[in-house]
Amino acid sequence: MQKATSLLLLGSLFGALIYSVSASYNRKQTYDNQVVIRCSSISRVQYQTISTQPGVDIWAIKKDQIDVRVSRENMMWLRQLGVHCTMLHDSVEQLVQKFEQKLTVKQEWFEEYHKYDDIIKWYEELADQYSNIVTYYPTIGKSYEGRDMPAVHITGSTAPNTFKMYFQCQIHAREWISGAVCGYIVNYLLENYGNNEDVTKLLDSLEFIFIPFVNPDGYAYTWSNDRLWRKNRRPGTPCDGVDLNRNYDDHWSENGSSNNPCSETYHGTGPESEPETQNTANYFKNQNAIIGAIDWHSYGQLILRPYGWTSEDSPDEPRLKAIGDEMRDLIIDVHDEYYTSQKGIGLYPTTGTASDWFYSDNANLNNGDYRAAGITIELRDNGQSGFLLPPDQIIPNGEEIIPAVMYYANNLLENPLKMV
Ligand code: 0X9
Ligand code: ZN
Repeated sequence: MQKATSLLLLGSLFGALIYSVSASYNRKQTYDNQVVIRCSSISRVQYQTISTQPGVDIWAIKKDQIDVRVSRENMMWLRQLGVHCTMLHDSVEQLVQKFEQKLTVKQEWFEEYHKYDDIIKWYEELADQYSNIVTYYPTIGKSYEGRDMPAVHITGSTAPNTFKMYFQCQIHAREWISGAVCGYIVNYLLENYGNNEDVTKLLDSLEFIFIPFVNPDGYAYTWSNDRLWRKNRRPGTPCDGVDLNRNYDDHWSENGSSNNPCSETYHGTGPESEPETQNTANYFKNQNAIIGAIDWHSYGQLILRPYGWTSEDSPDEPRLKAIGDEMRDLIIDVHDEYYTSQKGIGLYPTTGTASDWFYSDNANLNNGDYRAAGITIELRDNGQSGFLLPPDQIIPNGEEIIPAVMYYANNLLENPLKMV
C-alpha cells in the first residue's frame, strides 16, 4: 500500500516534470512527407543548383556527398538532375518526434537542452558564483526581435593587454548542440580554475569571450514553432529569415550563398544587414587582441580552417593545418569519434561566413598586428540524428572537445598569428 502511494507520488511528479518541458517546447511546424536523403558524387555545378534551390535544405556535406531534407516530390527533382541518392531518414516527422520523446527534465544541467530564458539565467548565476574570474555583459546589442545577446568574459588575468579567445555559438538556430557545448566549455573553465593546473595557467594569461547566442530569435523559434529552423527571424517576402553565416562582410554574396529569401543560405540585402551580424562583428572589432576565434556549429564532425571562399591557401595554411590536425587527434583519443580537419572550401564554397571574416584583414584592422585564427567546428554527429542530436550526447561531445580547445588556445597563445 505504502509502495503504491509512493509510486503514485513519483508518477505524478514525473508527469509534472514532463509537463513543464512540453509546456516550454511547443512545435507548430510538422514535417509530414519530408525525408532526409544522402546523395553522392555531387559535382560543383550540381551543388550550386541544389544549395540555392528553395525547398531543398542541405543538412550536411562531406567530400562529394550531401545530406538533404526534401519533400518526396523534390526527390524526383533531384533524380531529374541526375543525382544519385539513398534514404537516410524516411520520415523527418518521426525523427523529430523521437527526439522530442527525449526532452524530459533531468537532474543535471548538461543532460538536457534548455530554452533561451533558462540559459540566460544559468549564465547570470554562473557569473555571480564565479565573479572573481567572470565579467558578464548582459547584451552586446539586441537581435531583430529585441532579444539580448550576452557576452561572457572569463580570465584570471588583470593585465591590460591580455590576449583573447573569441567563441560564438548558436548562429544556426537548429544546431542545439552548439550552444550546449559552449555552455559545457564555460562551465569546465570555471569549475577547473584554481583546481586544474592547465586551466589555471591558461586563464591567468588568456581571456575567453563567449557569445552564447548569435541567433537568439532563431533559437527561440526552434522551441516555439519549427525545430528545424536555421536562419534569423527577419520577416521577408515571400520567405522569412537571413542565414547569418552568409551575412558577414567577407566576399558577401559571392559563391555558396543565395539571393533568394526562401533559400536556407539567403545572404540578406547587404553585408551585415542583420543586427545579429552587426552586433557580433562590432564587438569583435572592439577587442584587442583576439588571437583565436571559433564559430561553433553542427553537424558533421569537422574542423574547418580558412578559406571557405577560395581554394587558395591562406598565408597561415601550414600552421592552421597542423593545429586542426592535432585537434582532430586529441578528439579521437577521448571517445573514439573522428573529426575531419580540412579547409572550409574542401567541403563546399561559402561566402560571408563568420569564420572567414574572423580571419580577414577587415576584422583584424585594430587587432594590434595580430590575426585571429578563425575556424569553424561542426560538432556531433555524422547524420544518424543530425540536428536532432539526443541530449545524452551533450556531455560526451563536451568531453571530447575540451582537450582540443585547450590545445588550440595554448598553441596560439604561445605563438599568435600576425598580420603579414
Ligand atoms: O554552411 C555553413 O554555414 C556551415 N555548415 S552548417 O551545416 N552548420 O550550416 C559551414 C560554414 C563553414 N564552411 C565552409 N567555410 N565551407
Ligand atoms: Zn551551422
